[in-house]
Amino acid sequence: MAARPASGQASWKDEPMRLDWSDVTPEAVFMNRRAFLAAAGATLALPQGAGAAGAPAEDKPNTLDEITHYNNFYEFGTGKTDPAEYGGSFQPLPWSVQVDGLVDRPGSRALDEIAPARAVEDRIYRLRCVEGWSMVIPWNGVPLAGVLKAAGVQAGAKWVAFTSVLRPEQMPGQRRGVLDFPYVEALRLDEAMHPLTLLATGVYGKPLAVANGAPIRLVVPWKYGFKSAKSITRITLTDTRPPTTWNMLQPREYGFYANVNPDVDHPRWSQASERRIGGGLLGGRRPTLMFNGYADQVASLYAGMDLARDY
Ligand SMILES: Nc1nc2c(c(=O)[nH]1)N[C@H]1C(S)=C(S)[C@@H](COP(=O)(O)O)O[C@H]1N2
Ligand SMILES: [Mo]
Repeated sequence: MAARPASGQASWKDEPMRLDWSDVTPEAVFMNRRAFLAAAGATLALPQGAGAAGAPAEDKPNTLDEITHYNNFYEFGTGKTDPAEYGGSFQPLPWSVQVDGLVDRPGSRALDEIAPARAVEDRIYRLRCVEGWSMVIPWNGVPLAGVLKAAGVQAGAKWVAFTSVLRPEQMPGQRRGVLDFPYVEALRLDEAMHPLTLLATGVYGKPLAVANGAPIRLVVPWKYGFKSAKSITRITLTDTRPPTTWNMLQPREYGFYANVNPDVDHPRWSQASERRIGGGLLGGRRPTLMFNGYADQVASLYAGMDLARDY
């Protein structure tokens, strides 16, 4: 277990990680590859891999169509196109998030309060699913750290639990009970406070599609995608490690930490490589990057931990 600051607040910095283009980022800008590459060159969002491979074009963002039509969101079904197909029955607005547990100021926060437009940042992140596929997604959102700090994290808090929405009447997958809903996930406090950890409210400058977890979802880019819970209704600070959906179901296959790691295989398949969605017939296969390419930013969180054992 990595050492954590006793107060839970001492070791992270309030570094802004804004991308370097204008606050308003019309989709046309993203779709223009030259403009995108110029912008991406100045960001921290694609820190490894792109440069290391010498071919940043390989890490160009996926199209909005790919991002919204190849999804895991079991609340709508287990098929990749089920969320796009059946998401229309879900009405995300109005929305509020309950922030509670070991915080000084617990309570319900409106979506606008959690992610006011002026605070929303652009973050282009790789997303790596534990199933072995990946995408590059230009999110818009707010760092989770700011939301937690605003709530006043208490000294005893060590973990942060996330609860996804439970609305069986609007979510056909919840009526079939393939998972034990609501979907729950959690992070260690230092992971939750890390500047890369985002509460996303949009993609390509548009509000999140239902398929991506409207209206607000977690994004933890160095971990397998199942850690990034969608359609979050509650954030709870705790002093004991919260239960998490996939880990409860099959702990050997889905660890609590779930850091992307090419050296720790899933019991049923290798994690050494991945398939980039939209990567073409031959171009889609690529090596998996340690911490999904974010090792420079996050490896220190796990100093002293045995990554092969505490996966
Ligand atoms: N509530 C909820 N959150 C979820 C899931 C889910 O089924 N339900 N699937 C997870 C998995 S396995 C992945 S890979 C990502 C996929 O995010 P995306 O569909 O926006 O790419 O969402 C994660 N968050
Ligand atoms: Mo996933």
